[in-house]
Amino acid sequence: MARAERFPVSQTDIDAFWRDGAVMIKGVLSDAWLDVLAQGVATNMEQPTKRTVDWVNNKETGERLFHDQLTVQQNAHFERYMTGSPLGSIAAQVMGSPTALAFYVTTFVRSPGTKSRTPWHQDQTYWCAEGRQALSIWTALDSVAPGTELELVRGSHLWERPLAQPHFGDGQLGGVMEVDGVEYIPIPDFNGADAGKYEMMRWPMEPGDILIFHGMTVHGGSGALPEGVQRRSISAQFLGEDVRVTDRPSGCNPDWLPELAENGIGLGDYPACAMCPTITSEGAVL
Ligand SMILES: O=C(O)CCC(=O)C(=O)O
Repeated sequence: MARAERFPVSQTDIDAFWRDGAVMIKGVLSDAWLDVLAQGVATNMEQPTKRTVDWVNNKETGERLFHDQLTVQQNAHFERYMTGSPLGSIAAQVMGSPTALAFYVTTFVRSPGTKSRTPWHQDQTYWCAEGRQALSIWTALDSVAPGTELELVRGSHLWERPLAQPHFGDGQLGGVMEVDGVEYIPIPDFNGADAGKYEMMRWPMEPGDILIFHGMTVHGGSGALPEGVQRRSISAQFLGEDVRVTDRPSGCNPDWLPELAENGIGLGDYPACAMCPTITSEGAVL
């Protein structure tokens, strides 16, 4: 049986995740895993998928923000990362699920000096997966200096209503989508008038550190970079055993429903299939 590396997560970190909606753990990924990730990002940029978008591509300033979303099978380096690194076992331990499904991988590559921040959002309001055992593990191949961190709103994974959804389209980043039939919380002015009302979590990070956040944790703000500094960040999405496939009133992003259907998975199903390999909390790959 194939095995993933196992990394024991402390109960303190698990408690912080469920209390705050996010936790950062230092020094999880070895240099060898960082090499695998770097190759994954380079290959992804050479061979983007049909889902790739440039959120920003300004020919005058040279500012580019490349984005893609890939199933585990779409990039051999990411497949190794998702099924061989300690992430799967970490995700299962943190979620409190016997197993974690490696759902998909997201890349964000900001060219040096890019100023475009990620809009405030909750990932899971876009996902075709509902359930409480759902998280992302974010990491960066470049140092994350103070002032450029990904920011997360403490406790927002427990909010009773979802946050309004910004656009994440080709050349269209931010604003608010018009969606009928959902009672959204309007997006607060987190960096301005509403700053004092919310407690932010942010961590400077070095390559090898990981940031784990719940699928419903509000986050954004990252990536206004100083001149000459690039940012390659990779977000790994994992699901636990309480998750079921769903559709969304806003439409799903990424919309994996067609790929899941090809794997025999429909609405209401638990999405364990070849597209979403399973890793146990002990690191066995099923
Ligand atoms: O790296 C970023 O700027 C955005 C990360 C993000 O939004 C995510 O991983 O869901």
